[in-house]
Amino acid sequence: MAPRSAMSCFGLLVIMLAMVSLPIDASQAVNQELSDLFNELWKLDTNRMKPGTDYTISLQGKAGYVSQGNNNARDHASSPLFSSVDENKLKRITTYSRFMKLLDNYERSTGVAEHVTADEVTENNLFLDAVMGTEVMKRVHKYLVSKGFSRSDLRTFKSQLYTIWFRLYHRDRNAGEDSCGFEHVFVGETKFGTEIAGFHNWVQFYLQEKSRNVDYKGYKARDLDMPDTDDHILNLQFSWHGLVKPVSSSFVGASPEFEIALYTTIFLLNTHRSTTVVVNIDQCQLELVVVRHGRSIGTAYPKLLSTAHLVAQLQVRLPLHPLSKVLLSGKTVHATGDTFQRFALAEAEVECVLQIQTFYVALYVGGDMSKARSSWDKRASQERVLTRVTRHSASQARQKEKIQPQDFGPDSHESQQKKLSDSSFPLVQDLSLMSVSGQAASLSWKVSGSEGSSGPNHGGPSSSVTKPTESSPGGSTVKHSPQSGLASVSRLVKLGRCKNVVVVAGAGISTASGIPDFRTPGTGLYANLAKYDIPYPEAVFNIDYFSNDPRPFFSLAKELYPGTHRPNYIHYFIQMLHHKGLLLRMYTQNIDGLEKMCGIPDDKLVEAHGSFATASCHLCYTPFCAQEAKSAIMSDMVPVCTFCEATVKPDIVFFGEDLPEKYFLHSKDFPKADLLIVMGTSLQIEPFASLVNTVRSTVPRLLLNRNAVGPFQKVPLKRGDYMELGDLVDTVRRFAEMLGWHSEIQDLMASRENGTVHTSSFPAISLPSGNDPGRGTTQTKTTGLGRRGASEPSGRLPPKSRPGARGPSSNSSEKSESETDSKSTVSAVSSSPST
Ligand code: CNA
Repeated sequence: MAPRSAMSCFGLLVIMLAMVSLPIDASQAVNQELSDLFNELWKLDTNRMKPGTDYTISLQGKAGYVSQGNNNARDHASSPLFSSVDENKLKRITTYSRFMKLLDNYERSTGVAEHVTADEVTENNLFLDAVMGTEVMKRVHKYLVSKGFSRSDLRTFKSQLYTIWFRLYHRDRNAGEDSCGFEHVFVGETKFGTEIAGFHNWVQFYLQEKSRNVDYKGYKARDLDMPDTDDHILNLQFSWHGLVKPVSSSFVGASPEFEIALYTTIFLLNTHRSTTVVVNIDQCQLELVVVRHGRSIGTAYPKLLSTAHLVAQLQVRLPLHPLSKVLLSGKTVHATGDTFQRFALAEAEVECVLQIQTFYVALYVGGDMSKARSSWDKRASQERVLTRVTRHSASQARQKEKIQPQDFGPDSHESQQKKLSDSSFPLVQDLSLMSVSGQAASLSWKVSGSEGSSGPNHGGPSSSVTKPTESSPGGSTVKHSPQSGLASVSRLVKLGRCKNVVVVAGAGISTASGIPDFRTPGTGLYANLAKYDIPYPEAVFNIDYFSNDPRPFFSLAKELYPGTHRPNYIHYFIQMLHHKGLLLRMYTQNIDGLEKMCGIPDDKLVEAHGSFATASCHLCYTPFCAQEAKSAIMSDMVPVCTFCEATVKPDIVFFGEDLPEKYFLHSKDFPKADLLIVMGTSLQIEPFASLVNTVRSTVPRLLLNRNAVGPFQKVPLKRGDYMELGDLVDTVRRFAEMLGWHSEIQDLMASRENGTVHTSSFPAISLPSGNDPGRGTTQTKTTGLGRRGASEPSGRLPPKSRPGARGPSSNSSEKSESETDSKSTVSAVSSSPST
């Protein structure tokens, strides 16, 4: 791999000065064994194309920053990247010619099921045969056999390769099998019609550029890091069918067998979902990233860290003592007496040099001195799987998340909140302390009774309200002058100012359907998990805990599986927002499927914590038939993965697990929103808690909840923030009435529920919250996991009581539940404690 151009003395000086004050983010250790193997493969790769001879590239300008999903990239390259490629040579070499035949076998968009014809299967097999015939692949096979990761017979090895690269799987869970490792890595895909995923191959790049589907926008690099035309790894920005990939890294000139060999080796050696290996190949230090999708590759790509040439330049430019140079050369030194002393000094110098090098590598790949490599990891890869957003509690998140809140001013409540949450207090304590500091900051606040006694805010500019906070569930409430909530916002909606409404919802919107939320004291699901002897309530969603004992989660799952509960007025209100063409997107944390059931279409809905519609192995992610998983769980059995025999779980996102890819639509939606409605959530789970702070600062935010939560606890409320506290069904109905939508919602609800809707789901008369025996969980006495022994709550409609109503299996979420994976079979064992 070709070395990089010279770094200036000035650059070196800057680095050395910066070294004095900045911490160094030590890079991951180099994997020597794999470096040795991959260097062998590099030498064996006789099919690698030679830059300047077999192909020429024209790098042109450096591309600018483009955010993911923004498809308006400035073009810094008027000509194509590839000026010439010896196509005859490509066609003569079997691995390339067979590789190129595969490139038109796939549906570009995820969410569109792949149909693999018999001819295409033959093409896949011929390609693998060609790859396996190369010296590169033979060497890798030998290595994998020696390590016990493959068998010596070629048929087994080929079948392994086929599964890793060509087995189809679901990338978009709402569709059929729409992807495979080969398609993602070598061909490229588009997600939601808005962005490019994968696409890390230079031959595909060249061919697509030739067909004018790809438009090269420029290379990506730091100022000190200018690429050369003979580099074998490049970071590029380009558009493909009009969508922009802000940065994509690819080998250039490397043969398909070389790439297949590298990624297959890393895949088989590791069982983690995402593996990053640092290796030195030729003169370069690379990170190779491989992400697993069950038994197959989800994505794989290289990242250039540094070149030996650069490090060498750095050493040459430092005025080193001769002894230091001896040490740096790696020679073993035997020294005594004075010589030893001198070597000790030299050693200190060497240590300093090595630190400078480490820092330089960090600077080289990251550019942002204060963040060094970690910032590169986030920005340069542009692979969502890498920029992992996982579900976690707000207390963790406040220390880790970097989502910038809106500007509340230097003395804002948020800044106090941050200071407090940076301490080691548990979250609840933080919030109650916040209330205290809030009181200190605003004398109009005063403690005034319990949550139960607090009345809802009925709006109106001059009304005052007792405002319970989430942090004081048992009691402290405070009084303040609110901004007129429903009235103000409904005026904006009626004036046509809100055409891109984003709704963020949580468990509180489903309590009226008879599903307890998590945190409401006494009725919340967390309060009812004591019998499982779990260390803390959230452990029910802890993947390690589940791995050890799935029974608590399965008991909860039995309560929440779609089928028994029906959507309520609140769901239909959101559906009406869509009906009126105002809903940009609904982001729900709920896993009950009621949003889909009331007719909110898939493309308007982000089920950020997953759903029961699909299931997979919690360990190797092999898909499992959702219906069979449900049957097993409902009969107190544990569904078991047919591949690795670990426990299967519905695809509900647990703490620490990645959120579904669709969640990332937020980066486009929230900046575009012109009204944010937050309903029925305690905003205690990240990343949701921070998400509400990512709308533009001028955008109105309306909280509909029983308590003030998140940024709505600020005193006074930020300009543009509104809240209406009280029972949600009540509040939403009043909101609908102000908008003039109430009877339409009733009609919509009646037609969808086939005229058999439980009347208590309709908020017919405005009773003070707490007096309507049919309304919500405030009146639902719960035992066990929330509902056993309870009277029939509103919104919960047993199928038998609804003659003519569509049975659970006829709704859309149930349909997708019955999708089967032909490779999965149920193998259930009893989940009783004795097993
Ligand atoms: P949470 O922490 O339990 O908070 C719910 C919020 O809603 C609280 O602030 C309540 O005061 C409020 N609330 C409850 N009922 C009403 C009502 N009738 N009127 C007004 N306000 C009300 O739940 P979050 O959604 O904030 O937490 C996210 C968790 C909850 C997600 O991970 C979900 O998976 C999980 N969850 C989902 C469901 C479901 O799918 N229905 C049920 C329980 C928990």
